[in-house]
Amino acid sequence: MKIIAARVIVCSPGRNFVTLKIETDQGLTGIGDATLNGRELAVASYLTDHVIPCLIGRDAHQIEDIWQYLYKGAYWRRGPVTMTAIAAVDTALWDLKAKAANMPLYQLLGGRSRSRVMVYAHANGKDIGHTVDEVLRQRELGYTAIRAQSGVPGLDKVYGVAHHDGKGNKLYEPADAALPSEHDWSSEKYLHHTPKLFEAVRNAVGPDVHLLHDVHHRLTPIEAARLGKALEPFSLFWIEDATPAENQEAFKLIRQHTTTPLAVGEIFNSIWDCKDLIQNQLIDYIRATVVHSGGITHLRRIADFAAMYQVRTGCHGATDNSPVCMGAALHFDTWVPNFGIQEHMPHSALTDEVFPHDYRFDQGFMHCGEMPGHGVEIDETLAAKHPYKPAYLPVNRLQHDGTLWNW
Ligand code: CS2
Ligand code: MG
Repeated sequence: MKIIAARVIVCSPGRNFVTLKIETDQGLTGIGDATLNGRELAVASYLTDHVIPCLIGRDAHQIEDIWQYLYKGAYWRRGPVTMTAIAAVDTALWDLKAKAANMPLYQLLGGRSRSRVMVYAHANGKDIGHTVDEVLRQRELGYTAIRAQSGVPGLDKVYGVAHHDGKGNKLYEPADAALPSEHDWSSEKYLHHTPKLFEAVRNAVGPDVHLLHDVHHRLTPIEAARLGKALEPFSLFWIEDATPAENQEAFKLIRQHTTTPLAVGEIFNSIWDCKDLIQNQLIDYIRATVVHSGGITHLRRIADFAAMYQVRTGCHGATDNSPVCMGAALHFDTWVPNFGIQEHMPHSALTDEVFPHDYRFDQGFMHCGEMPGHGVEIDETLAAKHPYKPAYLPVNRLQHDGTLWNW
């Protein structure tokens, strides 16, 4: 099955998505997500200018060799732009191989390991009362695992507290901001507030709902340790990205002080980013996902390594990963033996129309479909009606003196 053409489709049905489509001489096509939020065009250029010319004429079945060629052959290894581009090729090739085999992707990976995929919802509000209401609303929708975030008194805007654009889109940042917006941050105010949030949420939902929280890299290691300890009475499923992880050893300090489970990895792009965290058992869940961690081929390698240390998966599933990533992730989740949980933020109706798919949500769980491949396609005519719009993630500064902080 020879690759005869490949192209990049950039569209913005509410937010920007980059998609790679590969065509073969057998008439089959495969697609992969290549979306890197805020740096979309860098990946589009990497693919169009540097990767696609090397793909033409290759055997689409040689997924591993093509992965190694793009990883080792580039000389410049790793990094989010490179690994997102490799992920897009890899996902499209797995889609093609599964279509050629006339099988859903999870069958090629090794078959079904579970009947359905547990997902967690987002609940956020401007204060504790609103967040509690939102948690209860998500539980009504059937979710058994819910991430809770709330506004912090004294801070204007807080990460994870969405606004609505009136068109059915829940936005965590202005989707069409010409330049990054700036938020204020105070770790002191946040640390004072967050235990009260979880006391209220746990009292409202009782013991049976899994509760999660995303710190979004805001704390220092010792502050993160303090938070983990303060949240222990409320039995969280995890706290995520408690501190930045470039220095993987930083998690030792957190681990020494708390039994609250730790999740990390949505911004990781290779197994090397999580090697020390996993082999020293400093985390419980690895958040790497298909689009930003080198595709199915590399994510599977990370998951197998993690399994040796009883670390389970918890794939990133925010709406800036396109439905193509979601579809591929759900096949991965259906197979992976050490599955933990999958994040689920529903895409807007328009995004779902641009990316028709056969995965579905039912009572707090997701099901991948049985169509050959990963089950997601792109409607290119509709996509063309929604062209790219420059957009940035916000930046964050300390409230008391304007020092640039972590976002
Ligand atoms: C978040 C994301 O879903 C999450 O856990 O951290 O919303 C993240 O901020 C965005 O995906 C950034 O691109
Ligand atoms: Mg996160």
